[in-house]
Amino acid sequence: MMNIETINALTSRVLMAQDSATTITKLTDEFPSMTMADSYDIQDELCRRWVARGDRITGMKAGLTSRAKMLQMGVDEPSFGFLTSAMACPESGKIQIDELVHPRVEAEIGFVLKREIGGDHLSIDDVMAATDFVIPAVEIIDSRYEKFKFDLISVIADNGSSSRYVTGGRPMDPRNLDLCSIGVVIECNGDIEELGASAAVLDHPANSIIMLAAHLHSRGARLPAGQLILTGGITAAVAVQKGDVINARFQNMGSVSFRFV
Ligand code: 0L1
Ligand code: MG
Repeated sequence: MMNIETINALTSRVLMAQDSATTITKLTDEFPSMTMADSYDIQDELCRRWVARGDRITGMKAGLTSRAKMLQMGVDEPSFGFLTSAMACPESGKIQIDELVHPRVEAEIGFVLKREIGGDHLSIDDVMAATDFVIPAVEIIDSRYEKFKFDLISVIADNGSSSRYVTGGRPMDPRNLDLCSIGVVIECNGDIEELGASAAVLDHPANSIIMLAAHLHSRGARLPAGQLILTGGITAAVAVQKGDVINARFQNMGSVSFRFV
């Protein structure tokens, strides 16, 4: 287990890379015995620093929850991270690409809970009963590691590559949808780049929330009501460039679009 001085120093290193859109080498290159718990301690310290400078924690994300994403990134278990007010971008808006290193976009189902849930034995029914609404979302991920190459421990310390997110479409009551089989199409400049169905996320996106709640339980925390929870990319992530217009279409839920400038 890392001591508090090392956690603080590595938090500063990651935060600097995030803020300045620069890359750093994988933390595990220098600290090969670093653990997943150390990385989540770095995330907690990142949260303290964001809040201290005036950002709000707006939600959480589960990442690497589909086979396509696990294959793309060469890992075999999910990661979790935080979302903040500084990452939220408006639908139909512009995202400044020079604030990012090598961004990629992914289409995800977002959940907002009407009551807090927690524990390591939740069922899909428990999650659905506690859900206020689901909403189409696009997460913009941007690893601060060189060439987007990392291991799970390093990427968790970089808050699961979170950088921006956009919600759009129609907030829906999950009981009015078959959440296992929402078709999703990601278009870039009008061309289809990726397509898939929401079952790609652990068979049902509520399973991401069950895993996230179990992760939080192991750290003595619960999922709060009213925040956005991103359940993970349904397809592989799509690399983007300046000028690209993204439109993610979600079956029966509307679409999310925005532009990189
Ligand atoms: O949201 C995600 O699936 C990203 C998790 C971290 C791995 C990556 O940067 O692709
Ligand atoms: Mg994601």
